[in-house]
Amino acid sequence: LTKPINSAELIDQLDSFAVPQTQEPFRVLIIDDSTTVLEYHAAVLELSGMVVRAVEKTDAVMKTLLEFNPDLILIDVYMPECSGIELAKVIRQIDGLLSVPIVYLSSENDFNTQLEAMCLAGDDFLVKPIDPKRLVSAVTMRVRRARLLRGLMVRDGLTGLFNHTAIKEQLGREIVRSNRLKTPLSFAMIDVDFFKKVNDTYGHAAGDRVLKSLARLLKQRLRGTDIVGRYGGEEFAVIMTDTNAPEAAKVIDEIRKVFSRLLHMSDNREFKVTFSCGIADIKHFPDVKSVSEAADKALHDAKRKGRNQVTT
Ligand code: GH3
Ligand code: MG
Ligand code: MG
Ligand code: MG
Repeated sequence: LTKPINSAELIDQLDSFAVPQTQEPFRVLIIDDSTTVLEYHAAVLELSGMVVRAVEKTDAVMKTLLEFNPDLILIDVYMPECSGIELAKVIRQIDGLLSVPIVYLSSENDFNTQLEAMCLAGDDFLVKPIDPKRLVSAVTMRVRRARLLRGLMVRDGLTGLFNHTAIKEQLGREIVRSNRLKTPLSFAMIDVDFFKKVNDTYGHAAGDRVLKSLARLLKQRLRGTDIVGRYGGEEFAVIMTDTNAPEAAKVIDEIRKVFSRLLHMSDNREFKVTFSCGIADIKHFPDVKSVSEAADKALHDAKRKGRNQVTT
């Protein structure tokens, strides 16, 4: 692969092979020590509509992984600083990357070496040089499946919101991003007031409907860039990007007012429910642990001060 990339030729080759992009573009991280190889594979995938991040130096991998959030990792086996297999083993250990497929793309032809590499870590072994269509289809199949499984893994069954694990992961990622871009970020924890009493008085099914209505309201009223999750039973969490604590409090307080006026129904009985909310700003609490602790503390303050309120 020494000749320069001829994108016209590549487009011709890929032309009859358009990948239907019905969803977010696939994000592929390529790790290879050869610039030419990297650029060629990146061009193939980019021309197929994917978003590609190429990494040549293995020491840059960890930082890129957390920030780029790939759907799939393509990894070379033979690299000077660290073998691709060793790197794949390390990547496999990282929280939140368990469901990200790792695919080797190597000149290694020996079947036993390939099998061994896959046993240690990795989901597939592609051999270079590779036909562009073969590369695109291998990546596409893997990513589709991984996204499907991941969609089931990260969602809460009752509300369809992100679950606890997913919210924690995303919080970590958003903190890294906001540090890099120097943008504000707030974390809000919401807890339904006297929810045990709602269940006891109106039944568990009515309680579930209250939770669903709150989930729906949060999704409708917050921006598309805000990340909403169900943190626990009757607790919700919101990651508010580009938003400092006073701004976040204002937004959630509006939602609090709307929610407190909703009429819920159970067996022809009408009732109202409120929530309390605690908010913390990463300006003062710059990591996942401290920002969630601070939000939790603010939430307890809101409860202590009488509930149905937002506290920072
Ligand atoms: P506080 O105002 O202090 O938050 O009081 P609370 O009653 O809301 O708090 P507590 O933590 O004592 O009770 C939470 C209740 O939420 C207890 C539990 O049975 C109920 N719960 C948790 N998950 C679900 C669920 O998925 N559906 C329903 N219907 N209830 C749930
Ligand atoms: Mg190499
Ligand atoms: Mg609670
Ligand atoms: Mg509660």
